[in-house]
Amino acid sequence: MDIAKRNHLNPILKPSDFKPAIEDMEIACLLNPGVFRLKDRVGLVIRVAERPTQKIDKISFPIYTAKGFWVMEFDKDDPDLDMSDPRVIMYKGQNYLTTLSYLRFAFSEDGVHFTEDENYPPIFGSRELESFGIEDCRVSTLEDAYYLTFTEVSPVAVGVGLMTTKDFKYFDHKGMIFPPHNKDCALFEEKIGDRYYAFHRPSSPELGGNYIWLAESPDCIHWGNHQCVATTREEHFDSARLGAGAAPIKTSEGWLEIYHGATAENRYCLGAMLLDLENPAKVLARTENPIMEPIAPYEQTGFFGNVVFTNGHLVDGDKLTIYYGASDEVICMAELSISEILNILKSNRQS
Ligand code: MAN
Repeated sequence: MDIAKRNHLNPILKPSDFKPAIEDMEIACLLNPGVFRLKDRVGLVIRVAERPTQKIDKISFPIYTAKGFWVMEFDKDDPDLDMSDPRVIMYKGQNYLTTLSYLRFAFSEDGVHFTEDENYPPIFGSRELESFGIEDCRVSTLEDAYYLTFTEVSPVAVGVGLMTTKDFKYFDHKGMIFPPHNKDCALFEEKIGDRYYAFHRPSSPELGGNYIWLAESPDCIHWGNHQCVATTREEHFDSARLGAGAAPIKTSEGWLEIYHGATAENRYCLGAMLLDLENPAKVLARTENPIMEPIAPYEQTGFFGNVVFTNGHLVDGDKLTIYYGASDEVICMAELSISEILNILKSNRQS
């Protein structure tokens, strides 16, 4: 059952609200923002995806090199070209991305109307492991700093990068903390005992699958004691893959995690899980059905339709405001009640 109350201003941000940051490019998509509070404002760290203005008979896409941006181009009628997925170009055994993603900041006083602030410039991929871009940034607010985890994409890998900041102006880059193939990393916002905890999503193509794992660390950089906490479920909304959303929410019942699940047809919905407060490897409950599905027109049609995907939210008492990417093209927001989610989870408790 879909229990998300969409904001009547949805989509709150769309590609035409921003100017491309890269010369001669257009913004194709805004996606999946991380969310944080900075002083009195709400901040979004938005994944922006750009590409060259497309010519009719060619497909062109940007990559980073040591010398700056470089545009690659293929003839659309080239028999070696596979463009069946709007996100990916497959050519002679090599995968490329149709767009290049980077991170851009927007701020708001009321949590609904967001604008850019020139004091907070975009962050582009800057390392060889980021030559196809950086994506889906989650922000966890810990005692000493904001911790930003994001996907680093390059021809050799998809892995999880970490940077920390206190002011969103100076960033301390910590490098790749979860090696390939891995994404969807959400750091817990407090330690349990003396350990940091994180959800992450390794992919195992032959044995296993695209499942949510939990790991612990003494310093937030070196991770161990990996445990698989949630696998795909046949004939469910999360039958093909699933991954954590934003940092789990601490409730009296346990850690509440909103996650995304997708089917083989790439329909992305949101579900919820409840995990033991002291031992978050123990899943207490998981929703049988999605709590949010792509049902609004802007969630069904766009760059990549039938997608609701969240990795950022605000908690205010019982009110959970999620910011989410719809159809991989626009940014939207919706409100949910934490107690309502916990009630649904009560009827889905695992013995
Ligand atoms: C992947 C990621 C997300 C994206 C979904 C749907 O999980 O690239 O950023 O929203 O696919 O395309």
